[in-house]
Amino acid sequence: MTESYKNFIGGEWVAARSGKTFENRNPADNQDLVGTFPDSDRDDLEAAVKAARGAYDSWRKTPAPHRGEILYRAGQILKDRKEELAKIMTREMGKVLKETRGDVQEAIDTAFYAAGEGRRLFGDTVPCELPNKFGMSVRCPIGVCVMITPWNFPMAIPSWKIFPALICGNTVVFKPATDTPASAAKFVEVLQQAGVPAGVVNFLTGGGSKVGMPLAEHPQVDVVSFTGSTEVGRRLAESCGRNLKRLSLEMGGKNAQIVMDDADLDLAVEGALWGGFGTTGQRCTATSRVVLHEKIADAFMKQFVDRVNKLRLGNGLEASSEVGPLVNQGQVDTVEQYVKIGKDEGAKLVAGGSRLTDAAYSRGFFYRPTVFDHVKPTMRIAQEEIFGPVVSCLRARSLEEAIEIQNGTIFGLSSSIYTRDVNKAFQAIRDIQAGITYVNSPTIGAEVQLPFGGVKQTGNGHREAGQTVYDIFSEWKSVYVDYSGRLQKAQIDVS
Ligand code: UN1
Repeated sequence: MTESYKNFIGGEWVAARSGKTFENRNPADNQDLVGTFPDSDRDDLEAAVKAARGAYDSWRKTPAPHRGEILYRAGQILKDRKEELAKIMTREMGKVLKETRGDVQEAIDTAFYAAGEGRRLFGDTVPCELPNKFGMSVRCPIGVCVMITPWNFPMAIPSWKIFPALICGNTVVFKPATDTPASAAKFVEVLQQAGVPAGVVNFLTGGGSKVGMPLAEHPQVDVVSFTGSTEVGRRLAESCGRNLKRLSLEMGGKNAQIVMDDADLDLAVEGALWGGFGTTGQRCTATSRVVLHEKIADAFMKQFVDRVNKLRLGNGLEASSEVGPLVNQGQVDTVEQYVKIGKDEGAKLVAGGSRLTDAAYSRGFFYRPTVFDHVKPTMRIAQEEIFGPVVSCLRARSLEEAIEIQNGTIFGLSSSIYTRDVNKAFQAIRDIQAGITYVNSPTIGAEVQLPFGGVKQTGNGHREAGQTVYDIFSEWKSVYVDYSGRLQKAQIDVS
């Protein structure tokens, strides 16, 4: 039987007011209907914002350590239900089970980190220049936060936003991608089980233009946090800019792995395989370029292509599958277009380059892991985010040239260098323009206790995860307490 999912508004699971629904199917098997979901519109989002607004005052006054206990419970429940949650995630978005387990794990890690923050949320205490006066800074919640999240990390990314927002005392309206509403609904169910009070987290499913954008524009919404495409991010930035609304953006990447001539080649090949084809290349941190020192380029390519051709594609629920399908037809179309563009631009296709259509794959969006060699830095396949299993390989004569190639796009999320020379590693750490640099590991795999985000057009200056995420979801207040009993004038009463 098909599960019919609901929105979660004001502590109740409810259908869209209009009664409309949409379907979500397994990208590995179009006969498998994961569920039906509310196709929400204006009435539903108004109700969600109203519920979040209504719950705000009491939630902001709930002591942060108590909020932390609820998040701790959420982390425990996620842990207990990890396998079940990973399976539903694989079924609805395709990545293989070991990766969806990792996705749930990232949410668990974030829950425990944020729960601990309930007893920290450190501010400063500082000496004051006048006698009998005390100075400190405290974090304050901001209000209602709208979270608009993508399908490639259906629990990890919502957790990066929702847990920090909650621990700071904000309330939430959560709108997940239409490709992954089931994982999102399960995540919200966990929050409910953990004891998040009614109205503190509200959840609704539906399209970006009917729900996402109007939510971001809603006058009762104070913060918008978005992970997704540059195109949508730009529109949100325009709208939030006009309304002077706080917005955190996490958008595209064109991450490169540099391989120097002194690198451990086996390790570098492993790294590029995992970074390039993990999550079927559908990560904003994916290794979509490999920049090879010319001295080792041919040797690397030989090993790399050999390994790429051996990758086992299949339904992510089967233990033998290493690479799952793309998430939907739109992604297949994009990948097909870019493969054509690459060929037309004169890059050399050395692996993949087509869809898998034989019987075992015909019901899913399977595309062969694809590699282009002799890609030039100016080619579109070296510049534009593809978000699929396509790796563009370029060649460089020196570290400086490799870094120049690495930096030569509008994006700056993740980066990596393989070298055994500590001097080269540190030069790369200094000169690469990216929010994340890995040494001797691939461009994917960020841990939740360090800032996550990118420079240039990848973001707008904010960082999720680590300690920096708390700056997105709180405002600083500076507090001066004068216990002298008289009027003291800063900067004036100086002797
Ligand atoms: C993303 O690609 O959108 O660092 C997020 C990583 C993961 C998160 C990726 N922990 O690859």
